[in-house]
Amino acid sequence: MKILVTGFEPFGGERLNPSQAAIDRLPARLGGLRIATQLLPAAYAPSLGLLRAAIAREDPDIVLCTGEAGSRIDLTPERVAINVQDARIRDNEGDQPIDVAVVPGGPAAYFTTLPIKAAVHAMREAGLPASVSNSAGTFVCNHVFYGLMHYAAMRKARFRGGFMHLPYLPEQAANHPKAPSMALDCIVRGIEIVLTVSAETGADLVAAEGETA
Ligand code: PCA
Repeated sequence: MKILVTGFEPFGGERLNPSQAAIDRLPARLGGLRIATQLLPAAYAPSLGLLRAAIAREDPDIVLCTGEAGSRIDLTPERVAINVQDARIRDNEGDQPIDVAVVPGGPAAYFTTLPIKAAVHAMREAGLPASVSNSAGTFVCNHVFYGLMHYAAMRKARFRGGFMHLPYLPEQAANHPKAPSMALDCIVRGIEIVLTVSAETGADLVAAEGETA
């Protein structure tokens, strides 16, 4: 099985992004899985074109996009992507869309097609704090997640897709007193677990139903 994992460049004044650091550390092989990675700009306009090019290049069975969510206290696979861009800050190209659709006329939302409950369970079993998130926000991460799932739906693509938000790295949290963080080793291990579980397991029921609806 072939897997594509994406991460983002630093944004919002940070020098690091845990998702970039994590994809740099992922092995090329994990058991029977082959892992390809793609770094995405933290900007609305160029991000989806690069994601689609990476999917065309790699022809993956599974796509897991990852990104930073600085206030998160644990590893959070996302349940749903929504058709909204509503930016609290400017992206890395200076854009700040407010209440704009990702895809005008597109469905309001897409569910992940990865088994997020099983993935959370497996991460916890491995001693990693994790929980399902019901909002990927309305910034570039949600934009990429929605674009990924819309692309899959429009193309009737064979890959399954999802998104996981990651806490700050400790080096980042040191500049934000009291902010939570997670060591890179734990973040990388969490991503590996999500990939392994996703390769072994179908989507959760609601996501599977949502996909065919
Ligand atoms: N996190 C941002 C965009 C890039 C990233 O890593 C987000 O949550 O939208």
